[in-house]
Parts: sequence; C-alpha cells; structure tokens
Amino acid sequence: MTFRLFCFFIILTSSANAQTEWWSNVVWYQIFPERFCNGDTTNDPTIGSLLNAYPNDTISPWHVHPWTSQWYEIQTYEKQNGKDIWYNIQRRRYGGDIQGIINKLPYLKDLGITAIYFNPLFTAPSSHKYDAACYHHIDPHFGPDPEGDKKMVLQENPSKPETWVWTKADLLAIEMIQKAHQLNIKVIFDGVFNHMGLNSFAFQDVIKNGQNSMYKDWFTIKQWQDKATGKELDYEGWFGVKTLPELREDENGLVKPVTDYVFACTQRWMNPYNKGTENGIDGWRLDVAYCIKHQFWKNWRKHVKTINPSAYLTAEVVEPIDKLKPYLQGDEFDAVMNYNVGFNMADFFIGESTCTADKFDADLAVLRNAFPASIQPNAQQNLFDSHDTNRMTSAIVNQNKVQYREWGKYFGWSQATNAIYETRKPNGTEDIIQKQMLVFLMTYVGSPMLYYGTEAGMWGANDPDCRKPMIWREKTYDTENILPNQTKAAQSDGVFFDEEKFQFIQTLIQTRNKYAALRTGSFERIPNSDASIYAYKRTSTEENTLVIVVFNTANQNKKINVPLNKEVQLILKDKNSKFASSKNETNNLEIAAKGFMILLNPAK
Ligand SMILES: [Ca+2]
Ligand SMILES: [Ca+2]
Repeated sequence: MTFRLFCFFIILTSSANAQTEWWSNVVWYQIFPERFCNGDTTNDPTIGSLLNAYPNDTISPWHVHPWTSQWYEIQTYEKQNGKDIWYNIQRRRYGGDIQGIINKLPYLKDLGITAIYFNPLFTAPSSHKYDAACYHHIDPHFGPDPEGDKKMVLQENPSKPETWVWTKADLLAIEMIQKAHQLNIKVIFDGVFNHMGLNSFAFQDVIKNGQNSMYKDWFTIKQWQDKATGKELDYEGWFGVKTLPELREDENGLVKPVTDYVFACTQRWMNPYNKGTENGIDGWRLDVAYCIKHQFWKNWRKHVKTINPSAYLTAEVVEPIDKLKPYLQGDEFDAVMNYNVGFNMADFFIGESTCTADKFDADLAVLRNAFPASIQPNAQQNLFDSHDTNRMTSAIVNQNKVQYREWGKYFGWSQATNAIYETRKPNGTEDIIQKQMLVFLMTYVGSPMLYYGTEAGMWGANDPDCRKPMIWREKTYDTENILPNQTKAAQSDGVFFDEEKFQFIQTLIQTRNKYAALRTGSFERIPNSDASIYAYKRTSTEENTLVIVVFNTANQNKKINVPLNKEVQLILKDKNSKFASSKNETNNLEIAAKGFMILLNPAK
C-alpha cells in the first residue's frame, strides 16, 4: 500500500512539473461531426431521429440535405413547410458520421494535425448534439447500424453501468480513436455535463413516472404535473431553455447520482472495456464549465487523472482573464479554449490600426502571465473561431464593427440575420490578413486550433452559418448567389477547395511541428517603435534554434532592422516582403503591407 501511494505521488508530481506534456506539442483540429464527412449514406438520420430538436417538426416533408447545395437556397422539400430559411437550416441534416471521419484521418495527417477536438458525438436529436439523450452511447446515426443500436440499448438499465452494451456506433468510435492513435493523433471529446436534452433517458423517466421516478432528483423540478388540476411539469432549463433540462447541483456540484453517472461515462470513454487507455480518448473539452460548481470539477479531475494521468482537460469559459483564474490553478483544468487570444488577434490584425503593437504585446503578456507555474501557457488551446463564432475569414470581411471580445453582443451582431453583416466570400485582400492571423496562431505560445474547413477556404457568419458542410476537393459545389434574405447576391461566390490556402496552412503546421522553439520555446518580443510592427523570437535551448516572426499591419511596406546572425535562413514570407541578402546592414528586412516573415536564426 505504501509503495503504491509512493508511486502515485511520483506520477502526480512529475506531471505537475513536466514541461513537455503532449498537449503543448500539438496542432488541434475541431470537427463538427454532422457536417464533416458522410462516409456511409446507409446510416443517415431519419425524420424520426429529429424528434425533440428545434424546430421539432417531424411532419413536414424531409430528406437528408444535399451536401453540395448552396447554403441559403431553400430546397424543394423545405419550401413545402412555408417557413423561413432559419427554421429550415435547423431542420437540415447532412449525414456526416464516424466512417467519414475515419476516411479523412489520412487527410488530417497530411495537413499535419496531431490532435482532434470533437463536438458532441453522444446520442442526441439536434445537429449540434448539445442536447444529449445519454453520455454512454455514440449517436446511432453516426454508426453503421442505427436501428440495430436503438434496439440494443433497450436491454439496458441506464442507471446500472454493468448493463451498458457496446453498440456498433460505440465500437466504430473506438476504432476511430485507435486509428487516430496509430497516426499519432490525440482525440478529445466534448463533455456536456451541465444539462441534457428532452430525450435524456432520465428526463423521459421523470416525465413518465413523475415523483415516482428514480431520476426525480437529477433535475430541479419546480412543479409536478397534476392531471387533476391541469398543472404541467415545470423544471429548470439551461438559461431557461426548456429543451435543455439542467442537471441538479448541490453545494458540491452535480448531485451524487448524476456524478456517479458522469464518472462511469468518463471511465467508459477513457478506458473502454478496461482494455487500456490507449483505446480511449485522451481528454475532454468541457462545455459551459462555468455552469457547474468548482468542487465538481476538482473531484472529476482527480477521477480523470486516476484513469489516465496524461489526460488533457480544457474548459469552455469565455471570460476575461481574472474570471478564468479559479479554473486554472492546477486542480481543475489544464487549459481553456483561449478565445482571449482570438480577441487580441481581432484587435491587432483586423482592428483598423486602433490597437498598437505595444497594446497587443501587453494584452498577450497578461494572458501568458496570469497563471501559476503548474499551468503552462503553451498548453492553452489558442483559437480564433469555432462552432460558436463567425469564421475567421468572415470576421475579416466584417472588420470589427463590433468588438469580438464583446462576446454576447458580437454573437448576435455576427449572425447572418443582421442585414448589414456581409456573408460573401472573402476577397484577396482579406485572405492576406487571414494569412497573418494564421502565422500568428501557428508561431505563438499555446497550441493552435483550426476549425474544420479553415484550410479549405470556408467562410460563414455565426451559428448556424459556421456549420456548413465541409468543402472537399473531390466534390463539386453549387455556386453561392442567394443572400440570407433570399434575394439574389450582387456577386456569385464559387465554392471549392482552396488548394493554395490548404498548402499555406500545411506549410505553417509543418513548420510548427518541425521546430520545438515554436511549440515549447521561450517567447520574447523584439522591440520596435513602429505601432504596426510586431516581432518576436521563440528560442529552444535543447534544439539550439531561434525562430523570428515579424508582422506589419500597416497598409504600406516598412523597412525595419532586426538583429540577425550570419546563418539566418528564411522559413516563410508573404510574396512581397523582402529579406535582405546582406544580413548585417540596417533596415535589413522589408515587410510588405499586411505582410509577415518567419526566419530561422540558428543560435550560436
Ligand atoms: Ca451518414
Ligand atoms: Ca449547472
């Protein structure tokens, strides 16, 4: 016993001080499963599978939506319900599934991706699946035998993990994880433990059995149904949303039976059938983590790290840094989805020069220096866009009319229902700015995350338009020429896989993967008095490399001087910037308007 305790102590200590955890070395890719790739058309959603998902219309004509159709075009089957585009978009299913993801793992490997964050995969009726029916099964329409899976789970008692079966969808998900691991790609799932959907096995039992339900304590019931008096069941929904019944909490977080259930699900996906954690997921992204009390996360973290000490936990908490601190003290999460870096990027790169390089640098320093030593700045999941934002390209098209960091206000403003929001494809000038932002993400401190399709050239307003079906090189797509208000657009936008953008991003990822300096090296600003020039160096003493990165956000070229040694080599630059042949002269670099340069300056 003493020896075991001693070993446990060593593991905890070493993981707390380690500087090279896997999550500091990865490039993340976020997949929204319903929209990524349809690898099996025989498992596609049926209209019945949409029951209890907004707009909950299982009567009007419906079929799986054509993958390559244009986004704002109301299809013939949709016209028959007489409702608008937004009603219909929520009713669309494109048929993406796990087989599709397996088929595309070599594509992700080729891009250089080393870790994937999946939006929810567990059984749920909506396209986004934040309305879980359970956390112990993969959605049957993501697997090879939806009807067989649905029958299989009827044998279970969901409150007894020992009765849980492995459906074909579950097994295919595990195969996907194993195949990803064979390609050295880590996998994390989305844990949505604050609320479930109307189809929740527990909530359905409460509806059926009322106060006699064994799950009655799982939810906050405000009023029981009473047929005699005509009273309806009333309960707490997430922010009042009745389709998302909130799981009940006491002073320690989720109540005991819910905690037991979540712990059992955690174990199931991290170490499937107890055959080893190499078959399971490598961590979790925790949805609306701020909606569950801290004590729960502290307890849950211990459980997770007991199963796999190398598991990564990243929280969705979109708040200024001071509000993030309690989550990042080393006893809850390893990281957050670092939208704050994205906000800073918006200020500097697309902020119409209102943010100086000094301000940008100071804002970044605040984020890097906010946490105790056990939390690594290079573990943070740096991102600009996701399923909850407009896409990076569209944010550039609609330059900072509202500040991105005003999250709630920006969310509504950046939706296509806003008549002044431009939904068009980005033009060449905007693509140049995107390149700067991508260079920054791939060379800065923290593990960068790409939202699916960024590399393919996708654009789109905020939810739901950021969730368009993935653009694949082998598919032919309809041109986009219909606006959200259903009028004809002034320009027609070709929808096709952007080979140039793919290659650019692939090169950037390869660069990050090649140089430890960019992943785990130190960070130091290279001072410059010009407000539109931002330069920094990343140094790795182990690797004996020093990488220099320079940006110019001005609309004109700038000549600057950066101390370089004789062996300096160019890694990458935009096509107009100039790298002087004589390394020691002053003003040795000319950075083009909206340009960048990455240099390798081997240490002496
Ligand atoms: Ca499918
Ligand atoms: Ca809660």
